[in-house]
Amino acid sequence: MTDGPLLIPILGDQLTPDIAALRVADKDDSIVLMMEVADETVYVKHHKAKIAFILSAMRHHAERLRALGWTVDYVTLDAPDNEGSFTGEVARAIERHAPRAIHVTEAGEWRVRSVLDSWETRFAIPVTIHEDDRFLCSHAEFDSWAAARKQMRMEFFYRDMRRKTGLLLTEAGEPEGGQWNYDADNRKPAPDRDLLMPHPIRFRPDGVTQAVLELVADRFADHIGSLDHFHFAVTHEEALRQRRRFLDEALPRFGDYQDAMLTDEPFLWHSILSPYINAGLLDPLELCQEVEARYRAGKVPLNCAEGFIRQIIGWREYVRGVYWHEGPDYGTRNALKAQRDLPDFYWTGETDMHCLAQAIGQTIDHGYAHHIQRLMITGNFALIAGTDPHQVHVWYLEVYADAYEWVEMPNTIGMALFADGGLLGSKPYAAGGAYINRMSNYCGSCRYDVKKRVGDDACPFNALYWDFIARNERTLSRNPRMAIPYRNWQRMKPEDREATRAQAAKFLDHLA
Ligand code: FAD
Ligand code: DLZ
Ligand code: SF4
Repeated sequence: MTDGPLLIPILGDQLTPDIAALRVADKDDSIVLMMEVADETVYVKHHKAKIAFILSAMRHHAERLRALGWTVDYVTLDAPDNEGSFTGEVARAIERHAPRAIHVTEAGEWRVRSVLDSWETRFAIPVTIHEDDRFLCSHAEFDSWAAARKQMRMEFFYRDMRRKTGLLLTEAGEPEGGQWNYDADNRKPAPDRDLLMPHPIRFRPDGVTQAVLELVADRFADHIGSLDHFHFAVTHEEALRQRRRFLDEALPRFGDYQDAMLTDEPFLWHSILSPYINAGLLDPLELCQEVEARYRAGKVPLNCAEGFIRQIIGWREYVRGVYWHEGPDYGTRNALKAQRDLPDFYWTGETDMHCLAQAIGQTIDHGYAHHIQRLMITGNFALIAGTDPHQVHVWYLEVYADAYEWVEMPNTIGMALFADGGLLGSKPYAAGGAYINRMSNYCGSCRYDVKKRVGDDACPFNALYWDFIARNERTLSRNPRMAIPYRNWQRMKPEDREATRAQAAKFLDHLA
């Protein structure tokens, strides 16, 4: 063993100054290594704005660490000898610094975990992989929670996380307001015009971000997405400003309009904080505690505070638990044996279906769509059209600025596509046009008629929905939560069923 420094690699989603690997280290005896590497930018073809956000946030984080007294060795993507991989760059750093050991925080994806696991043998120096304790629930805790029950339902996991954090509990340990979950209050359609509708801050790119935008435009021209609307915060301070904007202006109505969708309004009352939370620029628990404080101060209704906190300590922690619990093959599941290719319009937004054109168009422009657009527009269409889950997973991983496998994969494979056969959700989130019409104003501007099931101008979601029900009868009809759709399908006149399936087949042929 040499008496060199510790080498501490920090990955692109570890932009937290007190991340586990840094907490064990001494600033005077450590080299922090940050690496922009080709492998990470092209293992899927990420949206241009996603790459720009991560690289700019990494460069700013390096400055933050330096200001805190760390020595940071930063390798840019266009550095002449860049090896293009984490392992290649760690090898070069070992030559430069002759470290006595490596300390690193665990990776957020199976793919990168196996890379980190290979280092000790490969480099013949001690490698310590620290647990990422920025999450509330450790892998061991999730595994023992899952082992103790037949079904891993989010709602029960969430209640345990409420008890663990004490968030929104009374002094007696009961849920605030008497209920754990106020989701039933959170399904209001939004008013078409609301002059008080909040908008996220559009951060002006500084010199560092400008340089990254030029690099990305040049090097990733064939990746999806536009850089023209680049608006992301790239520092902790900027992320805090967006956090404040959300808390002050959007949170008080977040719950009410959580599921709503409006033409040309990509953001509504959502927080637009997921890229910052997932990259490490914001602390999720601190954010939830601030949301609770606003509720207790009477500034925010309970349904909004609870709805928001549930997304973070419930869904976010739960999907991470499922990802690691289920193992690397979770992404290959295809319980409904769906084989269709993802339609080309997912890459262009060019379709007459206005809801899809809107959700995909804003994704191309901003690298953002809110949850109901991801679940009930692009996800629902992919589900009812019978699209290959792996292709859909890759699309979601590429196009959203907040996408890392641990969070994207269970949401896509489990929640949106039911490809895990009901591990994550008790029934498929399949819906026809009526749901979209209820929750949005999209249908009013569409060339299709949302009320029709057959005919040239019939809304494609309607026939596809029933076709999905019919196609998957053997797998789904015994699910008690699917009893009503199957009863309604059976009640339909045989000639109507036939016409509906013929309409779906014609549409799908045309799509292919
Ligand atoms: P808000 O609506 O303001 O919600 C607040 C926060 O709650 C989010 O910032 C996020 O941290 C968390 N959250 C909400 N829902 C979920 C959820 N289902 N799973 C995990 N966290 C959640 N989220 C990602 O962060 N990365 C992804 O790659 C991702 N892929 C998705 C794919 C599909 C098919 C679906 C249906 C959902 C996906 N989500 C993903 C969850 C959710 O859509 C986004 O977290 C949310 O839209 C981010 O926007 P926001 O910050 O404005 O969220
Ligand atoms: C997503 C991403 C991209 C596009 N580029 C980099 C990079 O150049 N360097 C880096 O350290 N991280 C990057 N990331 C984020 C990583 O993919 C992420 O940290 C791993 O998936 C670990 O889970
Ligand atoms: Fe979408 Fe159908 Fe409504 Fe058009 S009519 S916006 S395709 S749901």
